[in-house]
Amino acid sequence: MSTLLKRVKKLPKGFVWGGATAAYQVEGATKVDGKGKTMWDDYLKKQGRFSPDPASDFYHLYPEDIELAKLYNLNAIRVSISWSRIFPTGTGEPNKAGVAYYHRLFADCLANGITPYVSLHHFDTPKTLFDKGDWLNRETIDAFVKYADFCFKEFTEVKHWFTINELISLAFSQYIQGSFPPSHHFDVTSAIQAQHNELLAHAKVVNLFKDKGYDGQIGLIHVFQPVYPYPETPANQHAADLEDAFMNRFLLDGTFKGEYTPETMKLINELLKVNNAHLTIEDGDMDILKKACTRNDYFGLNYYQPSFVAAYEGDSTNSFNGTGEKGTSEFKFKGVGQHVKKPGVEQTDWDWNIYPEGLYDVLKRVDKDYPNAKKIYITENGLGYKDKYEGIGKIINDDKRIDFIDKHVDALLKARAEGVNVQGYFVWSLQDQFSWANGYNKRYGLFYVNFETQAREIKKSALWFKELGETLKE
Ligand code: BGP
Repeated sequence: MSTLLKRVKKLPKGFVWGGATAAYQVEGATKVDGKGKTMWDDYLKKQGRFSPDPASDFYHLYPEDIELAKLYNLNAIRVSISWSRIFPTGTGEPNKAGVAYYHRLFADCLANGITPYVSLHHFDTPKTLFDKGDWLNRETIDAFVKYADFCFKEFTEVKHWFTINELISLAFSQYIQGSFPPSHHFDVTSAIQAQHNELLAHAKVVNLFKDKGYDGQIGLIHVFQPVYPYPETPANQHAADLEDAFMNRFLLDGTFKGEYTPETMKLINELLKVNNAHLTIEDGDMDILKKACTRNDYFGLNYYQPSFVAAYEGDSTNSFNGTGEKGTSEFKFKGVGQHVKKPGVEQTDWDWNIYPEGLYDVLKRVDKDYPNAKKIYITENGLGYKDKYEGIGKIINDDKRIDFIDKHVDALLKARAEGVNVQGYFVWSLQDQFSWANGYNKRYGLFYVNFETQAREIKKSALWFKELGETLKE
């Protein structure tokens, strides 16, 4: 039998083998059936680079994508509910057409043996709440709790929930890097406050889910971007520790320890001080986090890349590579560190480091430092690539992507063999989709989407995925 698998391996029995999506990136149909605007609609229009319509038109074509998932041996899918499809202005009366759409989608998944893992917030706050300050305004937290409660009551067919996707990416892209609306640069106070407030929203929802005894399991999703000093000097190690505290430890501590440990806060306070920033924690906040920290059923861990950093004392500055012109990104954070290239580590056209060892390292770290994470799903991992269309019905050769996924799955299996409780892997992404700050030429899918015609084509990575998925049937 011919094989695409580079190294012989088997998936563990019962392993979750899925593809990931997010509502705003796949659904399109942003103006139909009573859907309200998100924080993105007007922003993208004004920016004029690309439109979120029709994206992958998943709103209409989900049966086709679910069918492909089934045919290619996937057993799970990550989807998110678009808050503004259910509550067009964030609160108030539910929009029946939006509710009906998600019932149809979940029914189709289940009928095809594809388990839906559902996030409630994936970078798409309703515009009305965004305009009032997004997560920086506690009204958003209250509205989110009500929306979550509605979904738990309504969508009883869903048994696997995630509250919020990648809290740091949202805060970082909105307030540090400026690549998401409202495009602030190095607004450190807003970034740290948004992290805390999102964590609070997550904890409130987990507590509600457990207190009300809803049927199913719940957790959240963090991207874990490990930070390594380069070259290895004490000053660069300190820079790495500072960035790690801001990007990872603050949120992991808050989620799984229910406190920001003194060691983490020492680093965070140093970073805040040098940037004249502050964090406000209100009375009772930490009690809420504490109560929730043992109640997550699992941890959704997204892994793409590490950063390599060197110490940096100058003013903050950054340039975001949202075009795929290699070598155009820059990141220097005052009093924290600057991103450097580590010789020998390959980078993508968007300057992302390719480093599978990083996945092994973060899995081991969660296992050691955060036992309350209990069980881990890799909820996103994948390669952004300029895939070459070959014509209708022709398989697209994406050997690079196969190599990427293969090595990351190996890293995961190695950590698992050493006792880390990893129970699943979702490739980002199921099909090609719209990328927030990069548009349509940064493709991640197992299935190619011709955005002109919406036709799907098969990539070689889908065949690889199928072959490894076959081992689940043995
Ligand atoms: C994660 C997000 C996804 C997705 C992915 C790839 O941070 O959860 O929504 O976009 O990254 O990122 P990008 O599209 O910027 O390449």
